[in-house]
This record gives sequence, structure tokens and C-alpha cells, in this order.
Amino acid sequence: MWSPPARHCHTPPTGPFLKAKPKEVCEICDAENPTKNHPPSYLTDLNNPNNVTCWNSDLLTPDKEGNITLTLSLGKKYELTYISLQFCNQKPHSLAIYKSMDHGKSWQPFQYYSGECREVWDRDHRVDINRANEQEALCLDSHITQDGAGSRIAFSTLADRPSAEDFENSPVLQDWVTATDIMVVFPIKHYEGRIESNSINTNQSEEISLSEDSYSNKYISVSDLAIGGRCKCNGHASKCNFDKYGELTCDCQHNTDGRECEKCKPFHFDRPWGRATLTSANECVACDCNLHARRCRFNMELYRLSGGVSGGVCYKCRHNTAGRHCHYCKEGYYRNTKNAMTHKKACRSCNCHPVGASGKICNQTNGQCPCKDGVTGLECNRCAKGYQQSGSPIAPCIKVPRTSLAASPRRGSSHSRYSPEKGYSSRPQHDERAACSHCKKATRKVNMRKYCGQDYVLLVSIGRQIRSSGKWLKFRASLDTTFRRSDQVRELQQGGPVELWVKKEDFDCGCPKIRPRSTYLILGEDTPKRRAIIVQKKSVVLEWKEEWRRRMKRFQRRSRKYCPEV
Ligand SMILES: [Ca+2]
Repeated sequence: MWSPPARHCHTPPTGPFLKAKPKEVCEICDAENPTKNHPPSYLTDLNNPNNVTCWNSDLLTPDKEGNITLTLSLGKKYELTYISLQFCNQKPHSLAIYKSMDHGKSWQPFQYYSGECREVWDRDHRVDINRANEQEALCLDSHITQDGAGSRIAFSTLADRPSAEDFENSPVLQDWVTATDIMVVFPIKHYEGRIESNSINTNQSEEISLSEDSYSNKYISVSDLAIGGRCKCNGHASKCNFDKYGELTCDCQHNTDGRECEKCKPFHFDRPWGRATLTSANECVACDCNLHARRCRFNMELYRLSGGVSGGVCYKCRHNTAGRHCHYCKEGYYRNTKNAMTHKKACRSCNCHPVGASGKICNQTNGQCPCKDGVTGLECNRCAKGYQQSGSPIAPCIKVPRTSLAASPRRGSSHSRYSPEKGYSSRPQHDERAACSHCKKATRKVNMRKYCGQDYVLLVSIGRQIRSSGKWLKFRASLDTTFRRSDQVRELQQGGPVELWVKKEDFDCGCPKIRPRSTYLILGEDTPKRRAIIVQKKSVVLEWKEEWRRRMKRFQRRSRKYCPEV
């Protein structure tokens, strides 16, 4: 940008005791000679009034084309408050200040100066700045018209901008004052006329005197270029440091990142990035992925739907989880409630049996696979009661023929054509014909006769097994509904705890078939045991279906008439 001018002339300062007007002195520049060079470093050295150092431009000769420019790279984004230039001789008639926000790729005007704005810059002199055009550059002539302005031209970036009072809330002005580079342009064209009126002495002597007509405005000479501003960190840092590449970078806080803290740190995308203000730090917040994801993104729609609480969406949930927050198990897996959702083993494989199940996807909450007809078990790996293995992969379990029901279902594994690797196993309740021969044919239906034939009819929820003593298995239970009252039941509290006793040999044979955490309709006879409902030979135990309730209510109403006695 800068090359040493061939020759410079200046008028030495006038002392108070010197009456004669000093003569202009010209000298040949010499980059090697510290007293005769004028490098750009003199723009930014310490501005000492007793030893003024000046940067000088090329001579503004008529044949010169283009402009004299001074560019300054700030290296990163700054928010500028002022730019000032101190001139060594007469202030130039015209100059322009441009700024770049993209390290010099593009430039936009910041401020113009000229005695003839229209002629030199094709701009109106001093347009009004209002809230609609706060990023418009002004063209001023104050540096010429105002007396006592001295040899300094100072541009205040926020002067005359209406939103300056509320700068923190004005993205337009925050953008306006932001710059990575500054360029000052002195248009040569403007000097042409004057240069022509002064011939340039080509004498090679080192010091020459010229006419009194000042020659000093034929080159630009600046003693000080000062720029005021702060490292732009969007309110998220209190200082800038040099990073490992030697570049000035904000010391970002509030989980922000980037040279200007202009974005959120990785994995902190639960809320949109925002500039910190006087009232809010606008901190970036980490995504909630239950420790199953390392990456996430922000979704504005979800953020709005949540009422401005959370907009993070997790990427690539691991450990067989799924969902925005990796908060449930993916298809083919179900929740292992023994572990917290954040645990690596929060989800278990469904492991649905390839033959017994009609699909591979189980209930995501309880792990129940979809079983084919007659198949039971969480993984659909055995035949239900009353069914036996068929050997067909389409209907692996078929109903046991009625004739054999009273006895015991045949074990079908001996006929099975399944390979052992597939592991399809039958776990019949009745292994030995003799062992379960005491079981009578199971009742499937309750009629008025059966209803009347028992002391009580109760709806009982079975809890966990408590202990087994001798031949009895005991379960914790609660009395849900009394459809038919008896002497024993009168003393039991509705909804209160009772025990259910079943003979171990009956339970093992599945007569009755009782599973914990299920509800049963029990028809039975009073026993001397006060707090226990004892399942006996004559008892009827049926897994409860809610659609039976109306029928039970009807039996209850009719019981006075139809049942001989209570
Ligand atoms: Ca200087």
C-alpha cells in the first residue's frame, strides 16, 4: 500500500520569536535514514507533541491514478466507538472511512468527509439519521467549516444514531459498529487542479526551497491514527486472549464458543444463542440426552412448543435408546426398570421368540412380545395352559383336545420338529399325569347356580407371594369388591389387606392358575381362618374380566330371590 515518496516539502513550525515567515523545506525521503523516512508505523507510535512523527503518502501527482488508502486489520471483530486521524499539515479536503466485517472481503462506508459531498462522494451533505436508516454513512464538512477543530478528524461511530441510547437492545447498531478491518481513502482526483498549478521541482538536491505557495498539501501526512473500541464478545466474555494460533480470541463464558462467543458450545443447544444483556446472561444450556448421546441440535419449533424452555434434539442415541432426549427404548427393546434411564443398560432386547411371537417388537414398557394364539410368556416361548405344541411354525401351539383336558395335556415336545438351536420349549404345567389328576375340570363361566352355591363371591387383587409354609402358598392380596357377602367376609375390610392361600400341589398343577399382580373373581366357602381366603377344592378362581361386572351386579340383585339363603 505504501512506498516512500520521492520528495517531501513542509513548512517548519513558526516560533514566537521568529518574525519572518519560515520558508518551506523539501527533502528526499530515505527509508534507511530514521530522520528522513515516514513509515506507517509512525501512525501508531506514541503521539508525543514534542516529537511528532508522521506517516507520509506518495506524492499526489496529476498522472497518478486511484486513491491513497490506509488499511488497518484488527484481526477479529471489534465494536468500535471512534476513529481519529491527526494530520501533520493541512487537513485533506476529502476522505472516506470504510469498514469490513469479513476480514476485507467486502467493505461498507462508515463515514465521509468533504467540502463538496455531492461532487466528490456523490452523497448528500448531512442526511438525517432516524431509526429506519441507522446504518447509513454520513457525509460531513465539519472538518473544514468548524474553526478550532485543529488538525484532527474524529469520527464517533454512534454520534447522531437514535438507538445509541439503547445500544444493548439494538442489533442494528451492534452490527453498525462491528468491524474487522478499517480503510481510510483519500481521493487523488480531488487534488488534481491544485497540483497542476504548482510545478514540481525535479532537482535532485536534498534540500530545496520553493515559493511561498504551500506545497505541503500535495501528499497526505498523518501523525496519529487512533481507533477506540472493544473486543467483540457479545457480552459473553470480559477479556480477549491470544489463542494457540496467536489470534486474539474472546475468553467465552456462559457455555458459549467462537472467537466472538457468537455461538453455543458443542452439545449446548437446548436454547437459542443470544447476546448477553444487562438483565440476562442468555446462557447456552446443555441438551438433556440422558447420557446416551454426545451431539444434539436446536429446533426452534420444539422450543416454541415448550414455551421457551427446551429446543434441543439429541443425535444418534446410543445404548438402544430413542427420542429427542434419548428418553425411551428403541423398537425391539424395552425398559429395564431396575436401572435408571441414564444407565447404559436402561433398555433390554425384546428377544421375542422367532416361532412363538408374531413380531420382533415387544411392548416398550413391559417387554411383552406379541404372541401367536395359544402361546404365552414374555418372549412367547411356551404354550399357554390348555395348549400343546403342534410342530407347525404358523400355529406353534394348538388347543389340547377336550377329551384329554380332564386329565393332562400331552407334552408335545417329543413330536416337535423345531431344532434345538431355536430353543422353542414347552413348559407344561402338568408334567405327570398322576401328579395333577386331582384337578377337576376348570370352570370358565359363572351362572346363578354357581353364584348361589358358594358362601362368598369376591374380587381380589393378588400381590406378591409372602411365604410358603408346608403345603400352603400364601399371597398378599386386597379385597376389591364384594359381590356376595358371607360371615367371614363381613369381618374383612373393603380394600384392606387379606391373604390368599393356595395348596402348593394345586398351584403347581395350575388349578387354579394364579399369577401375582393380577385380579381374580373368587367364589368360595368360609373357613375358620379369619384373615385368609383359602382356595379349596370347590372354590372357583377365574381371572377377572371387567366386562363381567354388570353380570355380577345382576346376580347380586337377584340373589335374594334366587339363592335359598344367605
Ligand atoms: Ca506519530
